Amino acid sequence: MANRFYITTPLYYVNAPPHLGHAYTEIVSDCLARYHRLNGEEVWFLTGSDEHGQKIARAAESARLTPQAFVDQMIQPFQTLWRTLHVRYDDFIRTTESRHIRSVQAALQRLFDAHQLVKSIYTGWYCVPCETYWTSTDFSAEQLAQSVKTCANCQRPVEALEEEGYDLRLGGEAQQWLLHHLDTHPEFIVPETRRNEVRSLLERPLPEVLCVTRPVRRVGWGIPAPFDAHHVVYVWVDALLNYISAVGFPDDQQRLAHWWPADVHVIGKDILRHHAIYWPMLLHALGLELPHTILAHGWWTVGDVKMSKSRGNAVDPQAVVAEYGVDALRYFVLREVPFGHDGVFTEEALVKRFNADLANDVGNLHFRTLTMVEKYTSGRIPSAHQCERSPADEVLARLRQALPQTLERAMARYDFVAALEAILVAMNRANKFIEEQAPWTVAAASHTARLHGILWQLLETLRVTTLTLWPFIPHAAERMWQALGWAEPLWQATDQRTLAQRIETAMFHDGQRIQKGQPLFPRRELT
Ligand code: ME8
Repeated sequence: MANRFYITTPLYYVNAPPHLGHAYTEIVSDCLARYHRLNGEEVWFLTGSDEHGQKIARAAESARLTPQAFVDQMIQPFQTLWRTLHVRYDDFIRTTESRHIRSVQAALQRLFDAHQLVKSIYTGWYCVPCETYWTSTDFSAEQLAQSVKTCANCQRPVEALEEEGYDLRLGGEAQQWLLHHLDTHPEFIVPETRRNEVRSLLERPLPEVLCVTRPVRRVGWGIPAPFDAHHVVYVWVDALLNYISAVGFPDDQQRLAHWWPADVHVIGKDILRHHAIYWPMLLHALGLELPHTILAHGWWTVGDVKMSKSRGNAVDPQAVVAEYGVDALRYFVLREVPFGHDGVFTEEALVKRFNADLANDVGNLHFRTLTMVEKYTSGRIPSAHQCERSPADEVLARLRQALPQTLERAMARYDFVAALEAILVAMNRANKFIEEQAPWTVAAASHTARLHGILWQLLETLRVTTLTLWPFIPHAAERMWQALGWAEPLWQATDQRTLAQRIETAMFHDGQRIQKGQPLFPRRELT
């Protein structure tokens, strides 16, 4: 294999069903994973569920279930949604699985044995919904004076806390080391706004320590600390370690060496601090390398408010897919919002985008071209050497040629908007080409060689754009590929060609039979 690409998503808390925000993280990750697969790389795409901690225990209590029965039930809507969205992950890790528990305990024992952990009393605040500690430096003077303080992340009240725990040191040397890493690795945190945010956090003194355990008497639902029966592992430490537990830490050194360090951790900006500060500190203490990139996207909001399970303002992705189809949802979230920005979800915007791009450009080009192939060449792809060329073909040829490189550049910058724009420009231009070349007039004049030439240009443009659309809207792309007359799927794991090589070599054969089928994206009215 040319390259290997290890990509992860956060492990979502399974206290409530997933919404559009979670769907977005998965779609972005799946799109990147598919792009690298299409490029012939060996990809490992990891996702999963965060199942321990106080938040889950409380939700289970409200549901009158044991925590284990509760999480067993609650992962179902997540896994079902990932199937609906055509999210093709390689592994789904649950933090309650024994492979993960063993690995977390081994990591904690390693830190303990190396005298990296110190037992102390923590005094501060704790946000249960975010499972996050806050200290006095995290509040304004005004907040400190008030009896009820709110979480800087989710704005819900925090709980005052005084409890015994084992701590990992964060400040001083470790902080300087991380700052240096940030400054010498501009790709470590993307986009730049998030990098600057972490940089300014690191320029101020950090809390001295990170608690890595919590007392059993307070949090019963967690992984037991291997060195002290009165403690369980802090849920964030437990969850972060999944990125290495899933690829063989500590027993399978060969597998770990193959996949670690991860290429990309995709996260939302809400959990940047945990991934960009606590996770590197933990890895450093364990003597492991840091991930290549932490890729933090923005929030989907309703009005100005972050969409969240607890606020009751969540958009249900299953309902959107039931109404508009999986391609519409995937396309909309990837195309509508520049990566890293917040996005507002409205059905109006989705329908507008669907009609303008998927119906007008993609669907039209596909259906008009195949209709003409049915009509003029009995559903067979004309052979290239019977085609008359024209200088007018050049514009399409140039767009096709530029596409793999444009895509590569855009995907390297995580610029999904630019990647889709480039594909859609080629398709839109091909639709104009139909109007300009008026194949119906050429057919009426019995100018068969030029008629074939026009169809061939359109089919070639469809072939190349269909291939490049696959990471974004795989369901539609597979249908388009089949309609173009290929019996085998567009992507097969055994194919190690790069995208550019695929484009050059996966050519139509003479007389290939197309399967027109139904229009892909009939225009929609708002329901
Ligand atoms: O934080 N817009 O889990 P979580 C965009 N278990 N993305 C959103 C979103 C929104 N409105 N709401 C949620 C946790 N997300 C921890 C993670 S990882 C080792 C442990 C997405 O269920 C986004 O990816 O609260 C965000 O970072 C994640 O869900 C938080 O999921």
